[in-house]
Amino acid sequence: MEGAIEELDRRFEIPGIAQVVEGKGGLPKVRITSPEAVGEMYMHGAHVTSWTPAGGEEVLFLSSQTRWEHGHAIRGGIPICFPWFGGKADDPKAPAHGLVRTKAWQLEAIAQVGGAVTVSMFTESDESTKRWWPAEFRLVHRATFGRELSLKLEVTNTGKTSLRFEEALHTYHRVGNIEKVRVGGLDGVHYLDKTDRNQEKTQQGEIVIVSETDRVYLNTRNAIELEDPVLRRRTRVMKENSATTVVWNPCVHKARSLSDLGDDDWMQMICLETSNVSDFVVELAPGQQHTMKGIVRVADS
Ligand code: TA6
Repeated sequence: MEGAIEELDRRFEIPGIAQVVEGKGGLPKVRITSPEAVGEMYMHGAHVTSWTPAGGEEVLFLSSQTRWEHGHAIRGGIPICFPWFGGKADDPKAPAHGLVRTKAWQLEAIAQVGGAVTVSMFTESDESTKRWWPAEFRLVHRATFGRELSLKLEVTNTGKTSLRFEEALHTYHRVGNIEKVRVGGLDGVHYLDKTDRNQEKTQQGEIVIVSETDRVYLNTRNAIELEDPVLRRRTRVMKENSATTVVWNPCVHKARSLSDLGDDDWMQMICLETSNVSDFVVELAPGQQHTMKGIVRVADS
């Protein structure tokens, strides 16, 4: 792998700003040290694992027990769920959250944009994906590391038949103490409660985590705000072309059932997921492209 990483670095490096280096488990990653931010993105799943805006603290949570191995999803950062979310409706043997978070993506470009850096990685349908899903597709993940973190997931239907898919940027936010945070912006929005037989309910006010929380907020294009009094920051998540927002915290018992999550890690994380899932699957005609965008911005509170 070493030679291949050096070759990638030779082709894509921006001296002093972005390098391709060997990451954990020997997996290649792009390391960004720009005037506006530092960050990391693994080619394994085109997975952003770190973003720290200049003058700030790390925004993303990364599990201390993550398995850095081919075939395993990284626990933390921003996994990409595609072309289904959760279990595959018609095939319980299929991998959870789809096919691309455990795939080796390819590096398309690294570009400096003012004080920020955009890293673009892509993956396409192949034998490994067609084993589970016959469609032809090309996926590009463009992550811009700057004062804000901007993520674009571009799906192109490269086949001859219509595509139907779910997608999510399954972002793990690092928090000071989960029991103290508040999530605003979803008041009055209907959601499916996955901890209660997918019952449909209505959000009343802000979200407070007091027990296992696993909800799909439906038909919402709202920006949301994560208020964290312990880390004294407010994180705003904005989005485009996304009709659902997933909110997840496993709490103590579910956390213990996840071998790649430290027993108390649940206290330092919350997932806020820009997505199109459940009844809001995306339909794409042959040759068409769809781009979902998520933007994360942090302010002191
Ligand atoms: O996004 C919430 C969720 O779908 C939960 O149901 C939970 O399973 C979580 O994702 C993590 O899934 P994973 O397959 O990464 O263990």
